[in-house]
Amino acid sequence: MEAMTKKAFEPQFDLAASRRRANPDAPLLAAARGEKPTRRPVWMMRQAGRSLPEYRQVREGIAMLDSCFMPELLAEITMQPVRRHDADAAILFSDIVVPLKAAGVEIDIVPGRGPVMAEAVRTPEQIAALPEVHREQMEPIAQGISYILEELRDDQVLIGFAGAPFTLASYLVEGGPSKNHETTKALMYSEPETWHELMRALTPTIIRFLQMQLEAGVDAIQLFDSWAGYLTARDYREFVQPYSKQIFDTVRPYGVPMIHFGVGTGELLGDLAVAGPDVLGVDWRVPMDVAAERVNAALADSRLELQQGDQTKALQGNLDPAVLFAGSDAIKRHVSRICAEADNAIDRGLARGHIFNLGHGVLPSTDPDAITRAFEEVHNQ
Ligand code: 1CP
Repeated sequence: MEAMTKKAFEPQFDLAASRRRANPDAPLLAAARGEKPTRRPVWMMRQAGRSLPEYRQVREGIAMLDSCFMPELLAEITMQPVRRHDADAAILFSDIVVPLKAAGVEIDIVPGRGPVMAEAVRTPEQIAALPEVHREQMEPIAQGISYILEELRDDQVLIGFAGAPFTLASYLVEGGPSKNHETTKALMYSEPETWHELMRALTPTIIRFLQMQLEAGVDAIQLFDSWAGYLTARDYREFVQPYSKQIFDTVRPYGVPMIHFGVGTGELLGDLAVAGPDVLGVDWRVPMDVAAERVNAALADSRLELQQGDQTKALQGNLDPAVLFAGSDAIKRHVSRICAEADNAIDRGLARGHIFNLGHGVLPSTDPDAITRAFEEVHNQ
């Protein structure tokens, strides 16, 4: 059984390449590679979802996690913001807990709250009992991806994603969303071996979720370590970074851009970069040129990265989602400022390219017209 499972999950790089569309002129891919894009690429985290009336309409009466396993529906929701805002990228409509749900873990997404576990996972016995996901359990998602790829223009890319081990573990250990992540940190500090066991248990499932998406043809991936900013750099390096690095190292041979993002990670930007992504997401608290300086300083210090011969990253970000509530003039001003800061970093050789995004996700009560204006403003830069 174990051998069969392993075989089923041998990476299929050729299959992934054959499924991927030829889109050499896609602005997002050019920016990630350090080439000059035909226009500045822009997409927004949480661009699909509650800000859109068309989303609320199609989701009516369907539970969040059910919708993530309905191929036509997940494709429709993924495409809605791309059509409405002329986005340069679609982000797969799914959730970081979907691979756990697919594997049979009892978990639900409670409206207005987020992912909630039937039972928190805290002991070595509970960790040992966590199932690894199998490819067949994710088949509806692969099917949905094929529908999205049929509809996207060649210059628009599909970004697949997964939650990083720390952020995913936080939901398991806390049993649901948490303000301070104290139970998670307590486990880390009081039972480090149990913590590392949990990381080792989650990493393969995260890799398989990404492999499924890559082998269904996604053009890029983003690893969300949304809550990593709650950690000190020292804790991040000891308890988290090796597992995120393992994920990037495993996915790198697929040859697609890999993006890494976390909220409030100003103090961790260098360490997130050293974990191995091609593109670093910057939250709204740190100016893009300052972020670039931090990333470069860390890469220069890292022997590992020197061996890879890849000194600069592209940057993604970083409009404060609250600016979308402040009217057209403010949107214009902040978009211009961020593009100038990113261009400054590129001109100084500290960044490879710029993908415009928010500094965290679209807030549910955002006016969709304000979002469209922000997309237009970026494309005017
Ligand atoms: O019923 C609903 O509409 C529920 C709201 C919702 C949506 C639309 C949740 C519950 N998840 C999603 C989709 C989702 N989740 C996407 C695809 C949509 C898009 O980006 O356009 C993505 C990329 C995610 C990833 C995700 N889920 C993250 C990482 C991104 C981030 O925001 O930092 C995290 C932390 C989650 C957990 C989660 N799922 C849902 C909520 C409300 C939360 C956060 C809960 C908390 O505060 O801890």
